[in-house]
Amino acid sequence: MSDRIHTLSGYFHEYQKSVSQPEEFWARIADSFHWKKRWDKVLDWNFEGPDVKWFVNAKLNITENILERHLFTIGDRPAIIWEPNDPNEAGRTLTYRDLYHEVCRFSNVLKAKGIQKGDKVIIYMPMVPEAAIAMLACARVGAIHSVVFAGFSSTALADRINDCEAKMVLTSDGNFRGAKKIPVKAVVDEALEKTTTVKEVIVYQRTGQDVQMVAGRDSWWHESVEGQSDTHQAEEMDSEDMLFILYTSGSTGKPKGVVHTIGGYMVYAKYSFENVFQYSPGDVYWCTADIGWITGHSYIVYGPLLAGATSIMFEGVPTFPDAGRFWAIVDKYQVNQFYTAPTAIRALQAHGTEPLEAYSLDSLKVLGSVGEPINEEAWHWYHTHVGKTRCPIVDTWWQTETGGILVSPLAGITPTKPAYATLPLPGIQLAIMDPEGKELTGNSVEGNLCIKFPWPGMLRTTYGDHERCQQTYFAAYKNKYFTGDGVKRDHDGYYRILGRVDDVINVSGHRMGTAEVENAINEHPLVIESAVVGYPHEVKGQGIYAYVICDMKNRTAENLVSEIKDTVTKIIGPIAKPDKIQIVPGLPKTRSGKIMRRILRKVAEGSLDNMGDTSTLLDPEVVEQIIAGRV
Ligand code: 6R9
Repeated sequence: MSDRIHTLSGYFHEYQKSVSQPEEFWARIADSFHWKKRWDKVLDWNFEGPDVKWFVNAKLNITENILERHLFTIGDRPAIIWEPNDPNEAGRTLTYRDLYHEVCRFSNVLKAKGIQKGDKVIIYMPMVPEAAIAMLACARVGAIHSVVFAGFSSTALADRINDCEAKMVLTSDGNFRGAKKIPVKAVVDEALEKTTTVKEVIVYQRTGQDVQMVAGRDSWWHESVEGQSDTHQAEEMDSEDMLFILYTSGSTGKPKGVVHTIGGYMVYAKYSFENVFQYSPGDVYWCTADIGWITGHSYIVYGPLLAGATSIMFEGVPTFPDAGRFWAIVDKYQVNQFYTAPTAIRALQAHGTEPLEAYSLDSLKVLGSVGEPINEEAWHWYHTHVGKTRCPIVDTWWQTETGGILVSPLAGITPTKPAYATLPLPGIQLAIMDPEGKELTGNSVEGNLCIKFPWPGMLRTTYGDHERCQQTYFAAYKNKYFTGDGVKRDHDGYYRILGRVDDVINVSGHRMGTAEVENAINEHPLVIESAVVGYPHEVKGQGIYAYVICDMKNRTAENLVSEIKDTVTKIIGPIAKPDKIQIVPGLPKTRSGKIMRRILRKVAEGSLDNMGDTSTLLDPEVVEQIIAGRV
């Protein structure tokens, strides 16, 4: 059964109901799922704790809603279509029946290896179906998965393993990405030297490269599934048991583990997927994200599979073997809904329209965008050249913390405007706040974006540190969840996201804390102090600009810059490598010792004429020196 909205008046009607009677509204949506025991109460909440519970005391297993539920109705329908990095290698299709058996088999492996309800399992894998199978098998046995993007360094991986005290790591020998073959198992080996909790490592063989297998700890995926039964009785879970932990960057140093729980996340992922993309049975849907990010969790794995959709999983990159790869895949599988990031669109836009010419793209019905604000130029290019002006664009705003899309057009229903995420989904009560903490009502207003009522997909805590969750999201405005984004509501009541108002930067749609990058830079032995800011970047949206004070010893600036870049790659991963590093004699600080980032941002973006008020600076001369040495 689908709870799809079909018309604009239907949307307004549902929205109204979701606000006036939220519990009745979500109970109706939740009724279409399979629960082992129904809830006693739909919602229990306060934002002071925060303490939010959805579908209180209900019992379920989310994988029964993906697997058993579809087995006898659409068992032969492709659930996952896998397209490998190399277009000459054969792809794979797993029907819902295949997926059921694979997940059961791997659930039995997890049990055999001693994994129990509540154990944490790290998934550090390339984009292969086994990554999704691993997530679902964890959910099936009641283990909590934490997927770590396979581009993160061994240090970043070790931090995450330690933070959640993971018992097991699932990985691969290597990873194909474009023309490159990346060692993955070797990174895990290095990470495990800095951890003590991991007892078992299971390695999926993908590239066939040489790896070291540690006796008593490491086993091969293909050997461990051999002989395992392809049926498995799913564990009974509470609606508020943890489903997964996903680490994401905030404005302070250490990434935090965002916790999502089972019942609410399940209901919200499916509901938002069906409505935003207007998925119809039989459609082929493709989201190009990596499962290491929330977009991959909610809109490659959980949302589409809960809805019984066919979800494409692509191992490679948009420009390999050439800039037509995305479009080749769209034609090959007759993709109906295509969901990607503005940074990918801008990167392809730079290759012109020629790579599109060989492809018809006739199957496309809906185009989606996620991860960062989409600029108007990219929006128009996407709309004209990919969607042939025929396909609505859904600009979907949401976050790791929100679990699912909160502000977006419903495809083909909500009239769109370039660069606008348009209107909130049913159940989402937005508030725009001014700096004094007053809600701005009416239209044509701009401020900080908050949410004033719980929704089922929201985070419940940050792992191991509830206080941090309270401080980060619920302290800035009383009784409101603060998103960290600035927003404008225009004269039509449409929402346009303006970007982060905190010290989080968004590089190619990847969230990064400036403090996190600074900490990595400071690991270089000759670095004395650093300050990192974002600046507008044509393809990436934002680039990373680092100002660094160094003890030069006998190094050249050039040497140091490249060493610092290597340090960051080693500590976090290539995605955090600064685009520009400027060695500076000092940083603009106030008398109380605070770095005036406003000035550093202005220099980085090249607006040098008006530095604003610099009277509180300890040493105004530093600003002149920084301007003179701009890179
Ligand atoms: C899903 C995801 C969240 C941050 C968010 C915002 C930015 C995401 C956006 C967007 C403008 C959109 N963001 N979607 N900004 N328009 N359609 O990306 O989660 O990685 O946690 O990032 O990304 O700044 O606060 P996450």
